[in-house]
Amino acid sequence: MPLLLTGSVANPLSLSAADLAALPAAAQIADVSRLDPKRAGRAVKLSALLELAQPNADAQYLTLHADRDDFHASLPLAAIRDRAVVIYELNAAPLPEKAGSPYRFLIPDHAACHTAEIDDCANVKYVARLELSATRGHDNRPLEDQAHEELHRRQAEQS
Ligand SMILES: Nc1nc2c(c(=O)[nH]1)N[C@H]1C(S)=C(S)[C@@H](COP(=O)(O)O)O[C@H]1N2
Ligand SMILES: [Mo]
Repeated sequence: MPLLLTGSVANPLSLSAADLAALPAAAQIADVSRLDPKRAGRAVKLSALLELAQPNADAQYLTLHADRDDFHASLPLAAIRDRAVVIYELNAAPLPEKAGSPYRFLIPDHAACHTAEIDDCANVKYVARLELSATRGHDNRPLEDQAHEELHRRQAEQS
């Protein structure tokens, strides 16, 4: 399944895992566990994708869309553009579902879960599309503690 980068960009992208693997070494993170010991696999830097897509000057937010479970997070681009990565491969194979296939977003050095805008909850699994926009996009991360706890319970059941 291709990774799409759409919205306020000059060159919308549609890149397969093989296309991502073929990006230059400077775009790659060969071992994500070095960025976050809880995560594994190969990733590409968000900055490299943005360089290819050429965001418009008005692009201020990046929205991560996981249609599989209807989970969406919209993040200020400036806070993540130089550190976020997209994990696309684990053990030389496509990401397994448990690892968040087709693609998993990761912001290294994120805040603890549910403590800030850029927290563990923003590390969206099952991402198939990244969308740039001038204003905040769709975001349905739970705001209430109780709804967030329920989400964690559901995730624990799935894994
Ligand atoms: N698609 C999707 N991504 C998601 C979630 C979700 O429910 N769906 N939960 C988020 C939350 S609340 C957290 S804390 C982290 C947990 O990641 P983990 O299960 O790998 O520890 O994933 C985030 N990414
Ligand atoms: Mo979370």
